[in-house]
Amino acid sequence: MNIPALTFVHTEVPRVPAPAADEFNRMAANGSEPAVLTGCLQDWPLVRELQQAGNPDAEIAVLERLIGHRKVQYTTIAPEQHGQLGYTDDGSRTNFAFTSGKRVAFSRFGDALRATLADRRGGAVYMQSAPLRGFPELLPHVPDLQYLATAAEAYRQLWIGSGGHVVNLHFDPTHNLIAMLTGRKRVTLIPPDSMTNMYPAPLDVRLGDAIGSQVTLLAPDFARHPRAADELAKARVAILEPGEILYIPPMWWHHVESFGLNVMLNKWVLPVPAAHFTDLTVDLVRGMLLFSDIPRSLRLRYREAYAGALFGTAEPPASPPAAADAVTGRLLSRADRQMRDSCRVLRDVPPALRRRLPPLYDYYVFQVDGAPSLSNTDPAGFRRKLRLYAGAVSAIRAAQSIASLPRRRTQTDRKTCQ
Ligand SMILES: O=C(O)CCC(=O)C(=O)O
Repeated sequence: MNIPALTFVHTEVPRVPAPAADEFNRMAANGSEPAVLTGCLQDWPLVRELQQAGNPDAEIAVLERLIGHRKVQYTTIAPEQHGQLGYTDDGSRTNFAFTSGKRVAFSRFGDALRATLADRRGGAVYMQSAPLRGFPELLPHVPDLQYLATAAEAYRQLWIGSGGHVVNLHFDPTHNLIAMLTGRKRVTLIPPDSMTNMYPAPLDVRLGDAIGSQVTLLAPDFARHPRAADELAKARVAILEPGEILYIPPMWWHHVESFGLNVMLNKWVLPVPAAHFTDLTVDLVRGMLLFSDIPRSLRLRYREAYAGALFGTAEPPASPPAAADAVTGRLLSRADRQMRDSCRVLRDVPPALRRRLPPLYDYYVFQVDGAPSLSNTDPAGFRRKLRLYAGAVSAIRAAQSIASLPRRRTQTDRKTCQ
């Protein structure tokens, strides 16, 4: 099947022979860029079995033989949707759904795959992000990757589609290793340099679990999203072939198109322990709630303070912002407290990840380009929901082991974080 040419300027994601696990782990920890790793899956029994099958019908039969009895859910994408899983123009709605039907035996999904592949109208069926632990029979056929194998928080998922689906731009907080077992996917990646220029969709309308972009990569509307043009010019593209792995570092935007029957296994790995990740999430949500009450000029002073004290991207300001009146004074003392909390939570974040956080804080916490958009007409209700969310996540965090979050203090911490 021919893959249509892209109309935008891009560079290719480099292909490198699969490095040894410790070399890869070092690269990932140091903030490595995306790469296609070649020559690492040829020993996987499932890759060989699919290759030997030789055609889509026989490949589906291989899967049915192994997991035909397991229950799965999948989504059906109608032909008039042209495979697109993304947002409406104003970002207020998404047509993305992990599943659109009941749980059925995998063999029924196999029938749906065959029927869709035979149907020339161009619809698609897609089983997305199904946890691998739900398919114990597959485990001996897909050995765990040694990459990032020591991470406590790793999640392996199976993705099987008829081809023709397009998942619009979104980002995940995790390292992502995408192993292509059969079929091809084109993945377009945009660096996480700027949130604002990518027009994140309303916070309460996610693409699955992820924050998506309102920019439609394959048909961008630069009149509506002018700042996206500069970001899209940084695009890197990989056409993943069977037997290859694409490494996507945390927070890189990605857009996925599939061509023909595709079977993919991915591994998401949190860049920090889960308890610490919870703290980071709460910090972001609390910061967003608090700083949205603070006048923009003062918010921007705190942005400088965070840049100096937390992100290491500027000198700390000589003095904290001063309050002109009692109301502002109360707000600022809450802001000081929030900054101390952020300091505590951020200081153990590995430097490679910490470097990627300023755009996130700029957009959600300091709101340099205005409040993050919400789809609903009830911002107060949404704030209530966020408060509840932060409270619930904090409660979960309290139940997690404090020991899993080391609280070492370094000389720099003492200077910058009181
Ligand atoms: O392959 C796909 O359809 C989407 C995969 C994806 O977005 C991911 O692995 O984060």
